[in-house]
Formats: sequence, structure tokens, C-alpha cells
Amino acid sequence: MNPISVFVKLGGSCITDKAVPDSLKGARIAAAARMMRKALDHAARRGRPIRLVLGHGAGAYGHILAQRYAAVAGVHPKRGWEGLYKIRESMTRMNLLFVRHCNKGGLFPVTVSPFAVAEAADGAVRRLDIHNIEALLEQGQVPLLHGDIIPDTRRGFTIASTEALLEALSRRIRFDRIVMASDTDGVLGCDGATVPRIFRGNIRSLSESLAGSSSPDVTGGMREKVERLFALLSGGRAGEARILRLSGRAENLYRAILGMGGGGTLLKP
Ligand code: IP8
Repeated sequence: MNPISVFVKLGGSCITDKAVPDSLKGARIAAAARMMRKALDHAARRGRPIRLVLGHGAGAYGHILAQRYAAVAGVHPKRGWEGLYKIRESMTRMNLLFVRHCNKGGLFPVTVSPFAVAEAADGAVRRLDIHNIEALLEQGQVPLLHGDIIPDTRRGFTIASTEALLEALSRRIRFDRIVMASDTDGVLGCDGATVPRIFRGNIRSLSESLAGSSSPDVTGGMREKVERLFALLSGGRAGEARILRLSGRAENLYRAILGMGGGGTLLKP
């Protein structure tokens, strides 16, 4: 049987307090890692192995700095390349801590640094070298990406969200499932209640009512994430996506990875 490809993102709002610089929620990452390990082991035992690509957002590390240096626009008129130095340092540090917390949960993801393998042209990711990602997947390992600052042919550098990298990756790898862990229980409608399902019939009206983010978020918050995901799904480049809030021990992440529900919002055109 063919393995199932799954992409999991632990969003910055779920693993940091986005308003407080450098605030990483280690216990939450370790809990999520434990559940990812459990899901991978379960799937392997059933003879239906999962190829997992993991990603994490920038949260209180990258977004606060990216806003300070207007880093989406690239080289700063006054501060030059300083934004690049600061954001690279911050994301590298965050990523190392993230990996260590994953290790505590028994998961050993291997970082493929986006800055080294991706390139943008005027703000859009145009190139992603996926050789190392595929090589790791072939060997049953878990490649790890993260939102990052990346080279840009026009701007010098720009910001690439995890979703933008996922989009580029999906041109080459079709994910059967995408799971996004957020700080809200899926996508919330105008009344504050979780929208259980997003499909062709409600995406337009929903996306109009979706807010951006209240804390620093240079990549657009929930609206942009939902729109990007939906475009991927409707283009047939992924099977389905679920946005959820991690439960206490992240058991719902386990279920979502295995395609057994998990709550939150399911996006399926
Ligand atoms: O948190 C943003 O990535 P995201 C990357 O996945 C930076 O949107 C450095 C702000």
C-alpha cells in the first residue's frame, strides 16, 4: 500500500504567546510531538506508513521582528540588511528549541532550513529545492520546515510563511492530509462559533468575514491561511485540511493525523 503523506503545522499562535517576545510553549510542543510519534507508530503497525512533513510558525520570534523591520518589503531604506540578520538569528534559535522539545516527546524531526532551499521573486516563493526533504522522507525521517526570511530576487529578502512554503512544496508532493494547529478551535465565524466545514459553498462569504490577526502577524492571520489552503485543495494539490486547537495532551492531533476526526474545521472542497 502507498504511504499517506501528511503535513502538520504547529502555528506560532499555538506554540508561543505572540505578544511576548521569545515565549515558547515547550510543554505544548512536547505533547504534540508525543502524539505525532504515536500516530506514526500506529500507522506503521497497521501497514499504512505515514510520510510526515512538519512545520512550525514564527509566532513571537519572527513576527515581532518582521514587523519591526518591515521585512516583507525586503532591504530596509534605513536599516539595510539588519532585519535579515535579526530574523535569521531568531528563527534559528526558535527552531533549535522547537527540535529539542520535539525530542522530549520522542520525535526527531530534521530541519531543512527554508533560507537555504527557497527563493522568492517580489514576495512570492518561486523556487524550493525539495531534494533533501524527499531524501529524508524516503528514509522514513521527518523533515522540518518553518516560516522564515528567505532570499528574494528583487527585494533582497522577504518573509515566507509556512503556508507559502507548503504551497511551493505541494507543487511536487501531494499531501493527503494537512493539519494546522492554531490558537482557536478551528475557523471561527462572525458569531464566534467554530465553522465545522469549509467547502465551495461557504468559502467566499466566510473569508470576507474572517479577521486578520490581533497580534503581530506579517503573513496575514487566519484569513490568508484559509484562502491559501483552500486554493491548494481546490487545485487538487492536497486532499483535505483540518485547522484545530490542540487539546490538553494533543490527542486530537493524533486523531487528525490518522484521519479520524480531531474537531476544529475541516476544509474539503
Ligand atoms: O508564522 C512567518 O511564518 P508563519 C515567518 O508561518 C516569519 O506565518 C519570519 C515572520
